[in-house]
Amino acid sequence: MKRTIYLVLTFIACAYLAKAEDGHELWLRGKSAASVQIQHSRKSSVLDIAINELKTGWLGKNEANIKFEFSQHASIKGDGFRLEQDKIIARTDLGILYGTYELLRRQYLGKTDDHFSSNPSYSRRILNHWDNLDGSVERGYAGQSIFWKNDQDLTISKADEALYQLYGRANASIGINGTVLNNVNASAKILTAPYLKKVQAIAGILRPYGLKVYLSVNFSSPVTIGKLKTADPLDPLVRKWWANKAKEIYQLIPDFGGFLVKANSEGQPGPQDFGRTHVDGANMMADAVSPFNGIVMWRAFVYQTSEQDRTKQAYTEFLRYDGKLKKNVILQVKNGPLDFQPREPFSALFGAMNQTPVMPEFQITQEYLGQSKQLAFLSTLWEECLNSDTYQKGKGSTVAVVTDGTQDKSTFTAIAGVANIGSDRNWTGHIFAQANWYAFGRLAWNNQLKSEDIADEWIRQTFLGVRENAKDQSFVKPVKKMMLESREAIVNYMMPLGLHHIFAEGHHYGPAPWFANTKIRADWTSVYYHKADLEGLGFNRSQSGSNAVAQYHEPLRSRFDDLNTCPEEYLLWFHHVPWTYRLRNGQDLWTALCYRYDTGVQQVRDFQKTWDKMHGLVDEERFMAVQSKLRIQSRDAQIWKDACLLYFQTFSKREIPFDIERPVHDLDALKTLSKSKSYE
Ligand code: GCW
Repeated sequence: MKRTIYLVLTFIACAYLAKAEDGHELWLRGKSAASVQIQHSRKSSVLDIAINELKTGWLGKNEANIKFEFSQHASIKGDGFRLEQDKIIARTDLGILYGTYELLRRQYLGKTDDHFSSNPSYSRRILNHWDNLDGSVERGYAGQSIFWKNDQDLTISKADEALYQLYGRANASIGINGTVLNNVNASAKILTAPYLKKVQAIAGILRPYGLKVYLSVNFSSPVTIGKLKTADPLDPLVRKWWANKAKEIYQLIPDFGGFLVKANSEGQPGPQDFGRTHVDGANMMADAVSPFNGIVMWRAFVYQTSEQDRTKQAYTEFLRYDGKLKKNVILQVKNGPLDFQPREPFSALFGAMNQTPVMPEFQITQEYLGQSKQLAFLSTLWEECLNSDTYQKGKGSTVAVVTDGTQDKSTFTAIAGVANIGSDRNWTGHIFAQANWYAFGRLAWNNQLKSEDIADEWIRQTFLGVRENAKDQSFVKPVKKMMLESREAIVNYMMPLGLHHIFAEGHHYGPAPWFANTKIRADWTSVYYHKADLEGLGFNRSQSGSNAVAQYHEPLRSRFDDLNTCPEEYLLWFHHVPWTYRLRNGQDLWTALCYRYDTGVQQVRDFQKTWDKMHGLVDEERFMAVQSKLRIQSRDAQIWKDACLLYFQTFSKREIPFDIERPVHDLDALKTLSKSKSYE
């Protein structure tokens, strides 16, 4: 009898321990039975959410009393808040909601210093979904779009609604307050009545969570769906069409955020098709939405078929328009001058525009960083960009400071992240990719946060129980270390020392440094970027080369220009460097390159060891999911190392140092592999 009871108890205990955690709840796993009373002087759907969160997630003293207090106190700005003993103080309902999430987060983490104010760094903190209307997601690696299925099905099911609520909640919990629902490579159909109706419905579900919806628009919409003969931004009929369209949208969605536009870039239509400028196009749209307080986010990601170094083109194009854009236009600039590479210097445009608000665009989806197969915590990449000094107004003009309004109080501010969210049960494909969604929101709220702290809070909320400190040393510390190293590991095994864009064509997952093709534009090939030859490696962007260094303010210009002062992480970005050139550690370029690639591979092997040690400290389902992804990453890191070293060796004509593990693949086999999308 005793034995049976024992067996039953063991069974129950095992069933409990093995309770599946599939990642769907993200970092919002805190539940509680403790009771709390909430005093509030007004009612709204936003406050209802705050109240509900407190009632279900309260982890403070049982029977506590919490007061929502509205105050115009100078220490609180916009939707910021102040936490005091038993009080959440804010100017707005949303401020109360954000304060609520902060309070609950702190309770979960066991933080007690609850007297402080917190204000958002950017007034608009926006996700960009590259979701197509047929349900696919451009550069999405986590299933299908959560917003779109196809033309025939524009309904929102109960399950969709529940998903959007959780999406809204997750975003609100980290302060994200806007979302662009469709791809920047936009279909004009989004502006037709049936689609706008669905946008209206989505907006209605997301509104209580403080999320405004925005849309990407196709510049030739007046022709495609409006039956006009032209989309020329100076044509009165075209202007009228956009004005009417804006009116129609705002009638449906009074708090609609505005438009995001990719124009004259990668085949998208734009004002230049009609002999007009980006300013003409942006200002025309700005006029259409300005009566309703809408904004236009105009992307600076443009490059034409020209001989000019591609990394210089956005700056060249837009600098001349500084001060010419309407007040409700903001220029959306990718963090680097090329395209979301594992490492790039910051885009010179951040330091160039004196009278035009500029917003950073980060890529949360890991197009170039292992997609959802590899673990890459991108917070360190974004932190590096935000902390880069542009020297626009002397020392201290970091990207953070020149974009968040600190230097120029009159501008409105924004930041965008290209979402990594899809229909996968765990939202992002890789459990650790959730950390990138989380980190983007946290940095958008406070661009001074440290990646280390962001990782710490994410790990605890995602994997541990309430105030679970016992696993500090065994779990949090090693996992955090792995996350903080992960981006640099990728740089090492993919593109060390400033190499860039040597990816396989199209899918951008694996290596193809050999990729050359005279039939397509040169800047879509790898050889354009690394310029390997018998003398050396790298793109000369110094004064003697493309002179991209001239786009940076002093002292950066000179620092980047001189091979001896150029930071080594950007060496091959700015210089064509002889194979025999000695780096600061005394190694010649070829040797250093070999060690970097090898280090990257070893780092991933270490991640595997680290994670395997976590067995039993985290639920089995997520443990196995991550373990399996790390195996793929390890395999593919080796592929990167072998491909790049064997290929560059055909130029350097040198041995791989003998204390480094030898390649295990043949170059020809890797060339074939790079053409297959899946790598499986
Ligand atoms: O990084 C490139 C991607 C394209 C993308 C483009 C952009 C949406 O490969 O898929 O298109 O950037 O940012 O517009």
